[in-house]
Amino acid sequence: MQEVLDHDASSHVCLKGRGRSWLEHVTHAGLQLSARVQGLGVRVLVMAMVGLLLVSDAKIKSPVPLPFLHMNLLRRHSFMFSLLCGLWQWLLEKEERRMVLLGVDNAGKTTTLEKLKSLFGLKGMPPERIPPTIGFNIGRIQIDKVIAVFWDLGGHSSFRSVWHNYYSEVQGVMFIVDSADPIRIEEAKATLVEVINHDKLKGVPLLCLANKQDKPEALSIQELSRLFEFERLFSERPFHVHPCCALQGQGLEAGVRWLLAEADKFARQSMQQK
Ligand SMILES: Nc1nc2c(ncn2[C@@H]2O[C@H](COP(=O)(O)OP(=O)(O)OP(=O)(O)O)[C@@H](O)[C@H]2O)c(=O)[nH]1
Ligand SMILES: [Mg+2]
Repeated sequence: MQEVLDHDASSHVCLKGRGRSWLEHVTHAGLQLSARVQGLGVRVLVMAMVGLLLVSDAKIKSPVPLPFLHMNLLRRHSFMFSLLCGLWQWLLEKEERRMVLLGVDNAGKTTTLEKLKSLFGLKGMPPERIPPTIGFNIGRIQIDKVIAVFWDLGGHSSFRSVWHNYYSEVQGVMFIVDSADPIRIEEAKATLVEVINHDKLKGVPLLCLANKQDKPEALSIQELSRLFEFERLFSERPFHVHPCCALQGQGLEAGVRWLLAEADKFARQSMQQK
């Protein structure tokens, strides 16, 4: 911002004398507020106030009548113009919530992500073309007015050691369990316990998806909850366990909407604490 202000020092909105202090104040206050304010209504209000102040300043200083003021502003006061453009962009900006998809390999994380894309109007990859994930995949999905960003991390044991690199960036965890694989349930539980005990995920909401419910041998939510001891593990954070079938999509939307709502609360709380 200082760069913009300096650059414009020769123009009408010069940074000397009376104009400098209030314009700088307005701009800084606007930008500081932009970092904190999230609601669209408040954004409109902030933008209207800044716009009013700018126009009233131009009115005082400009010799031209009001109808020509707008053109005059654009031509002569590039600083004001870029400020208004920035404010307009900020007004239209969509909020972003970031989530990680975790779980052991073959649990169905990438299938979940691709199905979520198609449930929310994007083109998802067909399940038969999905390979085991080496590294990670990213999905950006607009859900209502929010951009949900999903990081689908490869679940093979050799990739799990890098999961923690993503933790400080996320506002939600989606942990996928293959409910039809009793042999790997203990491994899945140990992986989940390690995830939630990580310092950087303190208080972060967690959705556990009990996947592959289409398989006859799949464990029910009750059986899974008993084996995982969910009640004991998750007393300190928003937690929800939800049955789903990622192949066909049942249960995904309800689960992800719960997580998104909790991620939103978490993000706002974190912002207030800063
Ligand atoms: N029957 C059934 N199969 C599923 C379901 N979800 C995923 N699968 C299958 O499970 C296998 C593994 O799915 P992926 O989505 O690749 O699993 P992943 O968790 O991403 O695995 P990694 O990338 O290795 O970590 C694939 O053959 C999927 O078709 C489901 O709901 N029902
Ligand atoms: Mg995968």
